[in-house]
Amino acid sequence: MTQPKIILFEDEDFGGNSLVLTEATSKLENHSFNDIISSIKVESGTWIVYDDENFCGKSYLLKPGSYPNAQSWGGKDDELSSIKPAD
Ligand SMILES: [Ca+2]
Ligand SMILES: [Ca+2]
Repeated sequence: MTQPKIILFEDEDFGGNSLVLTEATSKLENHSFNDIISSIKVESGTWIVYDDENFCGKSYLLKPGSYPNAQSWGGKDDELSSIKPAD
């Protein structure tokens, strides 16, 4: 089984600082990535991203692919606070 992998970006269109994650992260703040994410690449696995910490608030299911801005996953800019693999 392929390890889930997601890349988070500070700016739209995959710009600015980036963070690679392969496991559930209940507080993106611990990586200095709270409320700044503007684009995402899902390399493998299906992920659920959340507007609030500890997997709370509005959530969005992301399949492998590129999400150049928050509208592309149906969320708000600079809002995500936790994420985890869907499995
Ligand atoms: Ca941002
Ligand atoms: Ca948030």
